[in-house]
Amino acid sequence: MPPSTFTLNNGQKIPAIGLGTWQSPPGQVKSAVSYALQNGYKLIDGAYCYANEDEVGQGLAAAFEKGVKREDVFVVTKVWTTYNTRVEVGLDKSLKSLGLDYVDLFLVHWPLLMNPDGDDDRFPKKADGSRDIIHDYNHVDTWKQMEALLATGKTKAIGVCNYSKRYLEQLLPHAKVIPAVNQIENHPALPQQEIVDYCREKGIHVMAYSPLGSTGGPLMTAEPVVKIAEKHGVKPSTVLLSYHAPRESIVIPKSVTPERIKENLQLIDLDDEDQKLLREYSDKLTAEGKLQRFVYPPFGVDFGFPDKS
Ligand code: NDP
Ligand code: 1BO
Repeated sequence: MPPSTFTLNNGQKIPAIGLGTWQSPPGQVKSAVSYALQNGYKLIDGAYCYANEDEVGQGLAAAFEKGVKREDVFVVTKVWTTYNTRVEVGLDKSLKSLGLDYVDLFLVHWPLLMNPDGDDDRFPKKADGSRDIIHDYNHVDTWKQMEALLATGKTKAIGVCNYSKRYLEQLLPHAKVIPAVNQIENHPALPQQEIVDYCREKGIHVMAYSPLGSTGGPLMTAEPVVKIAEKHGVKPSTVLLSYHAPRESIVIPKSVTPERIKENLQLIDLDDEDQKLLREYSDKLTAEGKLQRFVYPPFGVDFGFPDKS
C-alpha cells in the first residue's frame, strides 16, 4: 500500500494526498471540501489567488460541525504575488477567509512580484492592459519574511511553489529555514526529474500539482496510463495519482465531483514494470521536446523550468 503520510523536514507529518481547490467554483467548493474531509481526506490545498477561500473556509467549518477535528486537517494556502513584499498581510487575509487562526503550511505561490498598489490585488494591469509586474524584486526577500512568520504561530511550516532548480539554488544559501515543500506541476508528461532529485537531496518535499493534466484531466487518455490502468483494473486517474508515492511526492488532485473525490483517494502500488513504462513515456517526450505543461504562468517570465516556460 502506498504511504498515507510523509514527514517534512521540520518533523511535521503531512498526508500523501490532498484535495486541490483551484478553479473549484463558488457554490461547489464548500460541499467539495466538506465532503472530502468527511470521506477520508486530511489535506486541503488552497490559495488567496483562487478567490474561493471564503467558501473553502465554509467547507472546513461544515466538516468541523460534523466532528472532523481541526488538528486532523492539514490546511495549505499560498501568498499571492501582490503580497510578496508583505507576506503576513497576505496570510492574515487567507486566515480570515478560512476562519482559522493558523494554517499548517504557507507557500510562496510564485517567485515574482506584481504591483502591491495596482488596480487589482490579484491580477493588476498597467494602463496599456499588460500585467503590472515589478521587475526590481528579489524573491529571497520574500523568503526572509516567510521565515519570520514561523514565530507568529500563524503557520506551522513554510515552503515554495514553482521553484526551479535555478531558483532553489539562489534561495538556499540565504535560507535559515529550508522550505518544507516545493509545489510544482508534476506528472508523467512533465516529470521535472532534476527538480525532484534536487529537492530530495535538500530535504524538500515535492507536492505535485495538476497530476491529471489540469482542467478536464487530459493525461487520462495517455497511452501508457490507459495500458497500466487496464492491467490493474483501475481508472487512468488512479494510475496518474499513484505515480507520485514511489517518488515520495505528495499529490493534490482537484475535483468538485463527489464520486471522483472519493475514488481519487484509492491509490495503488505501481510495480516496476508500470514505473518503467511511465519513465519511458517521460523520456520519450523529453527526447522529442514534447513535455506537456498544462499550467502556463501568465507572467512571461523565465522561471528556469526545463521547458523554459
Ligand atoms: P488536476 O490535474 O487535479 O485536474 C483537475 C481536473 O480533473 C478537473 O477538471 C476535475 O474535474 C478532473 N478530475 C478530477 N478527478 C477526476 C477523476 N477521478 N476522473 C475524471 N476527472 C477527474 O488539476 P489542477 O490544475 O486543479 O491541479 C490540482 C491542484 O493543484 C489545484 O486545484 C491547486 O490546488 C493546485 N495547483 C497549484 C498551482 C500552483 O501554482 N501552486 C497551479 C495549479 C494547481 P471535476 O472537478 O469537474 O470533477
Ligand atoms: C496562475 C495559476 C495559479 C494556480 O495555482
